[in-house]
Amino acid sequence: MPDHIDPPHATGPASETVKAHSEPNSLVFHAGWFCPFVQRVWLALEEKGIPYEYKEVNPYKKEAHFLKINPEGLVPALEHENKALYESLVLLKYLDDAFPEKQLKPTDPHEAGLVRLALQQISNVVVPAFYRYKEEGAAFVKSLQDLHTDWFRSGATWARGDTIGWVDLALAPWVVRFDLLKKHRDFKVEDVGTEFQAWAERIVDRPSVKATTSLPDDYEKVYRRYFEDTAESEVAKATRKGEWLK
Ligand SMILES: N[C@@H](CCC(=O)N[C@@H](CS)C(=O)NCC(=O)O)C(=O)O
Repeated sequence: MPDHIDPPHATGPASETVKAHSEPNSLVFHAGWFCPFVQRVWLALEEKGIPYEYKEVNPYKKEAHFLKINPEGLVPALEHENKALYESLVLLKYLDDAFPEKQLKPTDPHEAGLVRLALQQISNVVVPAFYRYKEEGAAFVKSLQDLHTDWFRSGATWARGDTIGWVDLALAPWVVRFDLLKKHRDFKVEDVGTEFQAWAERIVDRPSVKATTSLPDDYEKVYRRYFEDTAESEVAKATRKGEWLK
């Protein structure tokens, strides 16, 4: 496992957002700028306009103070009024519960259930397929097509309607990283379908997504060992199992 991230901090627009959230706050966001699971929570914080303090953590170092916050040693994690919580989807729910203004989750119970089903599909099918792109590129494209068919409302601006919600935010970080698959593999978002492509273009243009995205070259630096790999290094094997650059 790598114990350093290069660059160690967010760059580009995301670095401005980090700077704007450097003051101490009762809500501390323990984050890694490169991490898509972190970006999910970052998006919710920005969309909801919640004040927070951003703290960069290198989760691969497993430092003792961070293990007290998340015993798994993974980012993202939140500390709110000295109580800690982790896991990106748990944190999305927590933020809506603790800061009920501008809910990202639906109020209708049936719709809320459907959103949870869509999130399960993202976690169990789409995200694992992203990390296995090299072995089964077609499976990733199909996972997005299925997600779109099963859970995106036809003709709507956002996945579930006219307001942005959890389904959009849970998937957006991987859309930000599509360019890596495009450049280093043969991924084309248009293969998923024109409606999905239009949504993907809208989501990367969303101010919260822009504000939490670093410079493309820097994602490339972090993911380089994965994309350059042709040999069966331990890092490459771990990465393909999704253990490294999750
Ligand atoms: N299921 C977790 C995944 C978080 C995760 O895997 N984070 C990665 C960085 S992107 C991490 O902290 N990795 C450190 C490690 O694997 O030791 C979530 O949804 O929050």
